[in-house]
Amino acid sequence: MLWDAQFQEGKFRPVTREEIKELLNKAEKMFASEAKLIQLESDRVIFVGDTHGDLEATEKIIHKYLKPEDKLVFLGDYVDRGPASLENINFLLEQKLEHPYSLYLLMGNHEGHAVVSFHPADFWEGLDAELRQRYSEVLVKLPLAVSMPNGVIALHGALPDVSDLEEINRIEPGSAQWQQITWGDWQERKGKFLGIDPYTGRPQFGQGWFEEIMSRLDKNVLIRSHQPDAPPAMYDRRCLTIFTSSAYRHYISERTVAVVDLKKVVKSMDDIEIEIV
Ligand SMILES: [Mn+2]
Repeated sequence: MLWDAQFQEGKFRPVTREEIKELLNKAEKMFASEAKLIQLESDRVIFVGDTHGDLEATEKIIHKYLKPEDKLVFLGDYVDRGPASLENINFLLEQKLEHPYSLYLLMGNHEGHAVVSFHPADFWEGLDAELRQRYSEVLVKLPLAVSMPNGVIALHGALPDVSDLEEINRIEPGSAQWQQITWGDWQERKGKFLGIDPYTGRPQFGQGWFEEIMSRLDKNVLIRSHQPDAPPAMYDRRCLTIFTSSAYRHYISERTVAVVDLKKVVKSMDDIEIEIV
């Protein structure tokens, strides 16, 4: 495998503009054929938090966890903040094309910059108009959530106001449900919708929202990322927040992934292994 040689050397081949455009064309076709809700039934699924331009973290994780017998799921936010956004997203797209049924890339709010813009956005603001448009068109097609039959659902931010899992497949970019998934924060408070944070513009949700939607979807545990100041465990240890980028070093000192064994029912995060990468 070509990538192995690149990994050993610890560097990337430089990519030309034409190569990037070709990569984006292929990735766009692939994501157009994927459902917005990915249903996984593999024995072992590894979930990765925001990587935010932390190519070193992504390389380590791919090297350690991308195996034919497992599934590897990244929870979004591949670009901005860290030192190597372009390399990080291109590497992930290449790996996705090479391992379409082992690797899944969910959408974070940073992939939806063209839908709901934000600042700072060093990756997006550093692209010229043509590439910004192409990355936007491709990344807005990413899937939104992963569901597993042992009680786990995973997505970037907060749970969407849907009546059943299947409805996630019909969520449109920019809709209220899309914003709940990609932008939503959880607060350790009672209540359902707690308003929009005036400083960040992010919708805030409480334990009532969590319990109501999890009950509708018949799920026990949510695995998500997105909110670096959130406690790792909320709501009776049923809402697990993980981070996998050194771009969050002000909040956390370790990059973590969550390993779920599908052979056992997951009732709380005590049934999930947390590993440091
Ligand atoms: Mn995010």
